[in-house]
Amino acid sequence: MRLLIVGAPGAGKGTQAGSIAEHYGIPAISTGDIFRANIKNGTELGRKVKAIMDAGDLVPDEVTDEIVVDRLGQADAATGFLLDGYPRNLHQVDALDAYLKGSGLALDAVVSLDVDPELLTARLLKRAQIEGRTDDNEETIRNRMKVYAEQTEPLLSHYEKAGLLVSVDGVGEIDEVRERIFAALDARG
Ligand code: B4P
Repeated sequence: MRLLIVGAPGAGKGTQAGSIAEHYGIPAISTGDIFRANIKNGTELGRKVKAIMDAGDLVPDEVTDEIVVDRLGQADAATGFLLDGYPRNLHQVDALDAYLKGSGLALDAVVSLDVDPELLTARLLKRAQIEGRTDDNEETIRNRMKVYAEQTEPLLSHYEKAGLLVSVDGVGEIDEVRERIFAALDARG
């Protein structure tokens, strides 16, 4: 199974990615997690991306694309993967398409988690109190939402045209949303 999960900041991508990946026996690959781990470990990549993430902007495509291609080439991703938070703009879509085509592979589905924008901000502000992520403050959240609307939302119509989009209502209990995702993917066969 080769899957993407797409959604606005706070829609529940990272929250659901682990269960989906476990269900299908594939690795969940989150570009956000990879960047945060690098910041935490003080690597050169971490130093490069920290200010960008703190502002809620996108890390440059050439950096992100290379990391993803490298990760997808690892043994555990050979039979499938779930990409969480990538691609995030149409350039990244092209980079992923080129990689898959070159490897003779194709995506099975793109899960879109749909949540009302006001709920999203409330979720992220709640997470700020629990986890203290430096990009979960009101100003950065506003920019992340803007970046999502301008750069990431156009991906939905791209994948809809490709017949890959599976839209799921992301409002409700976490378990409920997870079951909706499984039902929607199972319905595709
Ligand atoms: P991400 O790590 O992808 O951050 P995110 O969009 O906030 O999603 P996340 O997975 O953390 O949160 P979720 O919706 O699960 O990206 C962070 C930054 O990294 C970006 O701003 C960018 O700078 C950089 N980056 C990442 N990928 C990139 C790329 N491809 N290109 C360039 N730059 C990139 O959940 C949020 C909260 O909601 C959680 O607290 C959760 O508990 C809660 N929640 C989830 N589901 C819920 C539900 N059903 N009910 C109530 N609360 C719920």
